[in-house]
Amino acid sequence: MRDAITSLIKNYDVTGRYLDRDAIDNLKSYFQTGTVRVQAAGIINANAAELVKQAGLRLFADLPELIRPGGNAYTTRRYAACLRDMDYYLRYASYALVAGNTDVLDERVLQGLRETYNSLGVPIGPTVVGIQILKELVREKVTEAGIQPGDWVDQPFDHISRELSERDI
Ligand SMILES: CCC1=C(C)/C(=C/C2=NC(=C\c3[nH]c(/C=C4\NC(=O)[C@H](C)[C@H]4CC)c(C)c3CCC(=O)O)/C(CCC(=O)O)=C2C)NC1=O
Repeated sequence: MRDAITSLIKNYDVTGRYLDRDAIDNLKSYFQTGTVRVQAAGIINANAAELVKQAGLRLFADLPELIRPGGNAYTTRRYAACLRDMDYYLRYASYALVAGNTDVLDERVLQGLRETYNSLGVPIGPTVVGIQILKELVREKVTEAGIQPGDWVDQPFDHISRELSERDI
């Protein structure tokens, strides 16, 4: 599992290079957004249960067929599994925010996930909708806390969404 710094150093070490201008710019942006990324993780932690609940309500309001007979989140067991998955996405997104890197998502969340979803008939498109709703809710919370949300908030959620859906096409 790597963060922004270890992954950058690894890339330069592999080719025996000193840290050039690109590397320095990269590091600068990592440190410049450092405080807000940590604050965002704190906001997620303080509101996790509420965020997951609200995201679920919004998802099932937008796509009610998911919780009707024949839908993948139909029955209390599968409904709960769906919310639990959303909770995983939110928690790991908060780790990735602090790390400033999506490596933790590739390693702990995405590996084999698409195959598991496909074998259980968990629909990828609606899952991505749920992840995007989580992202919007986090942006709202961050804004409420007086922090200007930037790309850095979106990155982990968009990474999971992209990785899940791209390979499905
Ligand atoms: C930390 C990394 C990690 C992830 C991401 C993870 C996901 C994950 N979700 C699963 C199931 C599931 N996932 C969902 C999710 C959904 N169904 C829908 O219709 C919605 C679109 C969506 C919620 C947004 C459902 C309903 C199941 C249960 C499917 C079944 O057993 O039939 C399963 C199968 C095993 C189980 O039920 O626990 C895994 C492994 N597990 C992990 O350890």
